[in-house]
Amino acid sequence: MQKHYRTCNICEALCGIEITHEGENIISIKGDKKDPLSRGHICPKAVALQDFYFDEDRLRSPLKKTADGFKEISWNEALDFTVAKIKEVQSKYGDNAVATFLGNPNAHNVGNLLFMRPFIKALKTKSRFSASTVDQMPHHVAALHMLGHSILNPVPDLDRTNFLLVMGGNPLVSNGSMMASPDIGKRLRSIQERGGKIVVIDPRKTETAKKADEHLFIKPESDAVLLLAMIHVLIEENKIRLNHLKDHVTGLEEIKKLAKKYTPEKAENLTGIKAEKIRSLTLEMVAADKAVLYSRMGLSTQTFGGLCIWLSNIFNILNGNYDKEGGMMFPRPAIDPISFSPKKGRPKHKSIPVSRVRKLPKYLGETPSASLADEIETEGEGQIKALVCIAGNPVLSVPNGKRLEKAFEKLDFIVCSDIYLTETSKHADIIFPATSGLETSQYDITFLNLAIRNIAKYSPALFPKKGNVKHDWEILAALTARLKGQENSGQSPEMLIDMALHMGHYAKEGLSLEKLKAHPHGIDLGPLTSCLKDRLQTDDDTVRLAPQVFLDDLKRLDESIQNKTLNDDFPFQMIGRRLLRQHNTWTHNSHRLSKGRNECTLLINPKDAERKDISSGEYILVKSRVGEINVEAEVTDEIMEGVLSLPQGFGASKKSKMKVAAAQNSVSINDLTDDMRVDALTGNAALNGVHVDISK
Ligand SMILES: Nc1nc2c(c(=O)[nH]1)N[C@H]1C(S)=C(S)[C@@H](COP(=O)(O)OP(=O)(O)OC[C@H]3O[C@@H](n4cnc5c(=O)[nH]c(N)nc54)[C@H](O)[C@@H]3O)O[C@H]1N2
Ligand SMILES: Nc1nc2c(c(=O)[nH]1)N[C@H]1C(S)=C(S)[C@@H](COP(=O)(O)OP(=O)(O)OC[C@H]3O[C@@H](n4cnc5c(=O)[nH]c(N)nc54)[C@H](O)[C@@H]3O)O[C@H]1N2
Ligand code: SF4
Ligand SMILES: [Mo]
Repeated sequence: MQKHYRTCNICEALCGIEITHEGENIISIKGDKKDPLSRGHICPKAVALQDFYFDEDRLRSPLKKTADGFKEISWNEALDFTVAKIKEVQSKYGDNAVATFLGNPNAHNVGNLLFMRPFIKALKTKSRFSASTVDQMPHHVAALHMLGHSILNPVPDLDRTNFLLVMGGNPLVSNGSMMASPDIGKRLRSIQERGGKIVVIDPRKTETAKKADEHLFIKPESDAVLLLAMIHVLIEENKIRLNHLKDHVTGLEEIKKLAKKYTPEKAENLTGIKAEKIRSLTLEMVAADKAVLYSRMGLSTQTFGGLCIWLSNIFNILNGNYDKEGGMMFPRPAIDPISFSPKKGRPKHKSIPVSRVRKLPKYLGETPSASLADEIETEGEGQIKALVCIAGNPVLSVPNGKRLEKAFEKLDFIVCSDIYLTETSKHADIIFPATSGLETSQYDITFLNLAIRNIAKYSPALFPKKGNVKHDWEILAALTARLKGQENSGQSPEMLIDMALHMGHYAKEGLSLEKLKAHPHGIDLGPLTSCLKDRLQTDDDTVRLAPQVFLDDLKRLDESIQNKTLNDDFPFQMIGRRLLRQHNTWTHNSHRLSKGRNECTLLINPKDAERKDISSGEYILVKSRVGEINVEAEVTDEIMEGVLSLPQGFGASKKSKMKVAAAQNSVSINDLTDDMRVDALTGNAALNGVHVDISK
């Protein structure tokens, strides 16, 4: 019997796990008590890692679409054919006619991260799409304009704060996002045990809200107004504290001026939160000294995502809780993604480039995924004619997925790298079967830059590749070499990890791959420290509170406040939710995770249900501008009146090779979400607050 230690790479929490096995026979998967970040915690998904390794529905050979369905082919044939098709499309229509879509698992896979950049460079396309624009782009936009670098994002110092305000996040289920904070349940309890307080602001009484000291319902998409009112209170009550950042902040006068008109009284009607409450909550956070506002998905995937994240930062800065113990802090990771790009002087763009069809902003070089269908359907120079989709399932993950699926028919060529035949990959001409989880080695470059404690950890692969599959990085390297007409570079992720560690913040202390291999539980590099002055990337070394892009966007907010009229056709607003035992669109095939009652239900407030004569268990029709679905109703006072909640990630049909235990009840939320609803400032999809109606 042997023990293997690694980091679970399914979600952002980075839990350390201990796998006891005899060869390929897994005896147990448990939390690794010696992991310095997760301290023994895991969730049910880690145990399912074995299901994904052994799953008979996994793709095990390269596939080519033929008139008689998919046919197994050799790797050389699949790679050669793909590169020939890409070159054919590019020579006919130009380099940008080939688009890429990168899905969420790329961020959790070190090989993909390290080998993606040379691949995209060799592909020479500016048509780049990813899950970022249906997720966290507003965080990057705020970081770029305020701090000078898109990926310089702060995280809440959970282990030392005395007041946590959560807006639009449900970390007890999601295990935290844009903050690697495993063992979140215990961490939240500790805040309460040391006399601190947790408040959740959410249109649904979430699992996190139930454990909090206080929950406030908020009308969807009204958070920007609430945040402005809270900033208004800080200013009105003369409570601004900049502390050590005093000489490193510009734009305060503009903020003082603009916040004047957003009184708590004005916010009351718009948000559904009493003016008095807005004042007392703000002052409680002032009094708490170590207090932090944490904003996530519910705020970044709505019509005012950019404003929400900007204002959240401003609140933390003005309340003296930025780059300070117990507030928002900046990790100092051993491999620092910021050091890979040139220092200082950003943002250098005078204006942000915009997309071809809808003129949406292209931050980080990415065209918003809500506009992928437009870019395929709209003729003219730069029209997309081929798609390279790596670890992504946009048919189920981008708004109006049905329209995108239809648009695929117009493409000359689609290639996917995936572990399953999915609602997206089933449309591909070529599918590369990739490795995942236990077959891969791991050093988490993305999320150790967002961890609430500085640590470093490397995990080797546990098992050999199963079947005729390749690592994504091998596929990317092979494609890159073919595109360039060169020999394969021969580099491995391990070589690159070691190089990056030698260039990193802890190289002087001797941190190397060899050292990490000798410490299989990971190495603790200590709690977060005040380091913003060193990490700041603006050319004048200041935090910019009032970048013009945000000031301009306030006009859009004001207009929406003035024009708030009832939408008679679609009187409800729909929001999404995550489930503890599922991860986005791809974990449903694990019986362990999918057994039990149907969780793909639409939550409805009892008053709305009565009005519509709907009861729990009934299947009802939900309609939006773009589509309709039938779904089981669940009547509960845990959802605000006028709001409905449907889980994201479902919708795989039996036609895909996945058996999908939950398939018969499975509907895709993105058959209802509207691709025309985006945050105009950042281009991020507005997945929450979608206008819908329901009927029996
Ligand atoms: N309405 C609504 N829509 C949403 C959301 C929401 O809350 N509401 N959430 C959004 C968010 S936050 C995200 S991140 C996106 C996610 O959107 P996507 O990234 O498109 O979807 P995922 O389900 O994460 O997985 C993508 C694919 O990767 C495959 N895969 C898994 N592991 C690997 C691997 O190691 N290699 C390869 N090659 N493939 C692999 C899976 O089988 C799956 O098909 O969805 C977004 N869409
Ligand atoms: N179990 C599980 N864990 C996951 C995932 C998963 O699919 N399953 N996905 C992973 C991924 S890719 C991500 S990005 C993270 C996301 O992690 P979180 O950001 O925690 O995501 P959600 O659980 O979707 O929480 C969003 C919350 O916003 C609320 N909300 C919706 N609209 C509004 C609004 O207008 N205002 C306010 N204030 N709140 C609103 C919703 O009710 C919901 O509670 O989770 C990750 N972890
Ligand atoms: S919380 Fe995330 S990282 Fe931890 S075990 Fe679950 S899926 Fe894996
Ligand atoms: Mo995400």
